[in-house]
Amino acid sequence: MFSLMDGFLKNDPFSLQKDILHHVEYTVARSRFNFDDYEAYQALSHSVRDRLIERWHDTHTYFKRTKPKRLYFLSLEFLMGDAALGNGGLARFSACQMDSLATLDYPAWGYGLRYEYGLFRQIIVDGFQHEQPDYWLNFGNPWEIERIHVTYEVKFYGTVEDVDRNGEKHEVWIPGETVEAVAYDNPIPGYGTRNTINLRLWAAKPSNHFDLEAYNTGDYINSIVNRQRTESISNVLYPDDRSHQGKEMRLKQQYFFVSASLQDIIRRFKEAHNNFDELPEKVALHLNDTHPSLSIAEIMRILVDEEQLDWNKAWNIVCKIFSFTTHTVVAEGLEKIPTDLLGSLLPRHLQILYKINSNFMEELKKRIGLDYNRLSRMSIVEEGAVKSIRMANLSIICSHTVNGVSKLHSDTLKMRTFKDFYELWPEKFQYTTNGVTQRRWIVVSNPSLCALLSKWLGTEAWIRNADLLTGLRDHVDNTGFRHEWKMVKRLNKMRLAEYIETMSGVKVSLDAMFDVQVKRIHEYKRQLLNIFGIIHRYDCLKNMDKNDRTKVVPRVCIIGGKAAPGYEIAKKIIKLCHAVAEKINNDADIGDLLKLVFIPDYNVSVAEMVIPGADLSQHLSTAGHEASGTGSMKFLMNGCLLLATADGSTVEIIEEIGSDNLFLFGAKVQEVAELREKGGALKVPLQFARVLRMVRDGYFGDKDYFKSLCDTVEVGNDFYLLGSDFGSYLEAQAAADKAFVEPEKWTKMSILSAAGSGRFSSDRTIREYAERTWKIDPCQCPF
Ligand code: 26M
Repeated sequence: MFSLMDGFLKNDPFSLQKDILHHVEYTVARSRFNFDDYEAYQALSHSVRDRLIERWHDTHTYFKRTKPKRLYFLSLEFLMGDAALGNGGLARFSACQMDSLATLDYPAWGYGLRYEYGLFRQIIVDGFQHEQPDYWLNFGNPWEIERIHVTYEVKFYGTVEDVDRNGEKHEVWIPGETVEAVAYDNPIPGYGTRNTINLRLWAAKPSNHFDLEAYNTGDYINSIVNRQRTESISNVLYPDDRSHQGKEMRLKQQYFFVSASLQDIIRRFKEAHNNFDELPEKVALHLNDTHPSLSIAEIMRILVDEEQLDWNKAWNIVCKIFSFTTHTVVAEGLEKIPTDLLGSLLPRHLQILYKINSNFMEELKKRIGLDYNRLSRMSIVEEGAVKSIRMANLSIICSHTVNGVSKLHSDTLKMRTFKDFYELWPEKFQYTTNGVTQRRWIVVSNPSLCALLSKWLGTEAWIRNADLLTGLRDHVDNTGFRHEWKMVKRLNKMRLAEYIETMSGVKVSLDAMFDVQVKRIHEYKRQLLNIFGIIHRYDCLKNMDKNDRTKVVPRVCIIGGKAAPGYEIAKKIIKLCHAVAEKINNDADIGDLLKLVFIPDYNVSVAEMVIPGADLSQHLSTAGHEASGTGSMKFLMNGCLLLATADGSTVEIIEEIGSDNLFLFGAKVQEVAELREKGGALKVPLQFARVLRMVRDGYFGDKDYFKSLCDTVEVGNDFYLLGSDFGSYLEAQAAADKAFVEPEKWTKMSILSAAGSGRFSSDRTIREYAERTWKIDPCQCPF
């Protein structure tokens, strides 16, 4: 092929053009004189992919040669964009972290699962959410490299038997089913560096060793049918981002992922070492939530059963390599696996977990004495109606570091969720506030802002160093700059308005305030508070003097997000949103003063369109419930003002931009606890009762259907405190209206929001993790 002779594929337009034509002819197999747009895209992506592969190889050759300590980032979910292999915050955060790891030249690998069905597509029929399968591999995926020779056997079921090893009794697992894991590599290029790291995703394939018995007994057809069952392991992503239901297939996925990844990691380590003493100096394993925490039992099994290390020696090594980040707040959200299920699928692992636990309990008794309540709270094994394994306790016990995702979250972990563990090991507990990558959330999604930033900062260096965004503060009083800033926002609002019109047929005014709440639908995120606020606004408009209406700030309220398929109340919130929208948008009397649109199928691509076009964004979680929140950071970077509670990372955002530059409302964490104790005696404003009555009385139709939804916020039952926060919410909304009618003031707030967003770059997050938790150094490939 053309330029291979001189080392690298070239990046000039002419070489690229030549390559594209080459791929049209030999990869897509079309004539270079006759191909369509999709085929052109395929040829282009193959040309880019060729260049990525070169960089990927150079990077990994260099890592292999210099042998730095490597980070292995283990996550069941990555929300990359086109590939929706994840649910929400946790998954998109993983993707941002991969981008930062590559850009900052860290020797890191990501491991995940190659689900054939990503997160479901949401379609709305008559206001109701329906789920459709996302079979994303239909047209092939040009960005992955199938490694048919990188395969591992993963085993399930079977029994544990005693074997004699040099006169000593040892337990060994005799598995009953074998599945093959095949690697698919996804190159992750860094920005402004040739370093290109790897995201290795595993797919399940039937093993050729499979069901030999059946072949011999002549049950050929059935054995083929059984083979297909094994392929289903990596078929589908579970669409729930909170509840853990103890499903066997989910457990199989987790172990399949863990086993394949660890075999790969250990094989790579053994290529350069002949014992395991150096493992902690060369390998950092990161548990992205508890989902991959079976790794702990699996690595003990490998070291003790297969590599024949002494238990204590193995345990000492293992305790030095794991770090753990938890993405949930409440104890009920923590993952548990019924021992029945675990014992049948992975009998040897259950034994190992029991042994880890009994050792830990012995240690603990020495430290804290016979405080049985505390011992049972801290045990890995939960004795209850359903005996189960507490994956968070396991992860904490075995990790050298336990990370929260914001300062507030970490305080909650220390004071509540994991208090017992904090008192035992205060030094393990850290926090590393989340971040998002400005490469995707400004450079890719908001090119006009990107150009403006580079122009006024006089450099593009902010793309690799987001701290430089503070330089915008120097220009905030420059009217020319503010004018350009407003123009950029208007352009992005135009783009969003067109999208809204094609999606929902609603025409919106560009002079209105674009007010956005996009995220997964959850009771704790309080989309219902937003909808009640909109109903209140509508009610006020209807009862207003015609003259007064001229003073009202027009609003376009935009809501988007998916509800987990089995989450009834969340689905009712979506329906209510549509019912209210129907009423308001068809009320000619209201016109442009108020519109409500639900954007269907909220995903990364939709976010890239919606976030740059937002004037105001809402983050309404009851204080103490959102571990961090990362959506707010993307809006902040795009100069969108926040209306938010003092929850998760918002507390730190306030430190950075100042409380004058956002609209804060609602009970603080300490107050939430007090208010909940009051229960039925809570003060709820009349406006709230009135709005609730309107919904109950069928003002928006479907009276019976909305009853159970209304019940969740009735006095005495209002766990998320919508009623008691409503007054302060309306005040914050009024303050936003007031600021919006002063465009210069609003624009200054917008600039100062973006200027303070540098700390919320995932580059800062990754640097903190690398230095404090993983102890890894940058390793830049010099060629
Ligand atoms: C578990 C078992 C079975 C099926 C699904 C799950 C599961 C998947 C994702 C459970 C939780 C999942 O994600 C939780 C999550 O997204 N948490 C969010 O993490 C963000 C990144 O740290 C934070 O910013 C959010 O506040 C937090 O809600």
